Amino acid sequence: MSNDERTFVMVKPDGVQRGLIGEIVSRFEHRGLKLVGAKALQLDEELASQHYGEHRDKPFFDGLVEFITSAPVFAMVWEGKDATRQVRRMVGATDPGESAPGTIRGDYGLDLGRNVIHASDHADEGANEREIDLFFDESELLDYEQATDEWQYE
Ligand code: D4T
Repeated sequence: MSNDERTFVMVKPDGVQRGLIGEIVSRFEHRGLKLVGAKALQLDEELASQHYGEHRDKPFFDGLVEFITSAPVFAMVWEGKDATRQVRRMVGATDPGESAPGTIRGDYGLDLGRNVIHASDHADEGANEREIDLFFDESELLDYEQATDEWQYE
């Protein structure tokens, strides 16, 4: 397993408005993941519809797009061993009411429609790379060594 798997993470409008960006970034940093890209942006309807394309026919789709475009989000790319799966474990179940305490949604959310954060689904092969491509240009992503790398990995 490589130590440089990349995954896409986005603090949703509710997380940004509630001042949770720093808290969420800290959790991934403390876990030992490496931040290789980050930006604040406000999604337009086209990008939101592309991002949530798999849900186009669901009854909650319009509300989801309206919510995700309603205020700024904070998009990031994190890198590390088994990053996609490990980040999803830290994020917790889709419905914060069912997310285990200790997970981000389980600690900061209560409502399915306000679940604070998005992260690429490890069960959806290639979702991480598709989502990184959708939100970031190659030139916005970094490739660098961290002094702590040898203390993070055997
Ligand atoms: P995202 O994609 O936002 O990280 O969430 P998940 O990957 O954990 O879950 P998902 O794709 O199934 O759902 C996308 C998004 O839609 C909202 N949602 C979901 C909703 O408002 N009502 C619903 O019934 C469901 C299933 C929450 C997350």
